[in-house]
Amino acid sequence: MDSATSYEATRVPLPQTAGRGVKVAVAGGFGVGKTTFVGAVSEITPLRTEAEMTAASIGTDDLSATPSKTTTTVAFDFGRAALTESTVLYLFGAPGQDRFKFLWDTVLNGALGAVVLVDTRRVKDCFTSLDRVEDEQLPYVVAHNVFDHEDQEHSLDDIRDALQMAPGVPMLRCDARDRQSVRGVLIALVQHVLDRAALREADA
Ligand SMILES: Nc1nc2c(ncn2[C@@H]2O[C@H](COP(=O)(O)OP(=O)(O)O)[C@@H](O)[C@H]2O)c(=O)[nH]1
Ligand SMILES: [Mg+2]
Repeated sequence: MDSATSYEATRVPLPQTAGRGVKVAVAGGFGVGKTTFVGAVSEITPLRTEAEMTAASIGTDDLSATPSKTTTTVAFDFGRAALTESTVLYLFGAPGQDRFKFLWDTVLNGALGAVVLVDTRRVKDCFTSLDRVEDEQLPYVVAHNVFDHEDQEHSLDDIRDALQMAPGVPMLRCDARDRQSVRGVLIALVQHVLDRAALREADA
């Protein structure tokens, strides 16, 4: 019997079906819009691990900027967005609460780069995410989620200063609810990753 037809199925190598998959982490403080960001751009129903917030969050989680927030991510968000015909981004949204920090390894391991979201009403909430991403030496972009507030007080340069961002790290504004806006951030990240790789090659 012809060996190619003797089994019920023949394996189709992954690249022929899924193209290239690239992992991207979405980080930032509690309530900054990470779950919203992943959901806005994902082409599959995002996997979410939201749990109702309980009394344990009182005094720990600052809800003043997002009073309607009633749930929080207890593991991570997962979504998928095609970048080109052959390249797919797998988005891993981090949990925001400090007590779920141990899940960060899962979110960051093997990621090509990260998006760090910042809310200018509580800039310091993203410091830990930035520290962690820089510690991993991951290329990243910072996206200011505007939350309907035209922030007249702070220019992107002010935010850059507050975050002590290295020159060359892209910083842009976004609306985490808007697919095109989120895609813009992801494209900026991929471009940044490619630019860094090109620089490294030029230095070598
Ligand atoms: N008005 C407005 N609300 C937003 C925006 N992004 C997120 N939210 C809301 O802010 C709350 C926190 O967002 P979420 O995505 O859960 O934040 P996470 O904790 O970082 O995952 C939710 O109630 C969202 O609906 C935004 O750009 N504008
Ligand atoms: Mg979340």
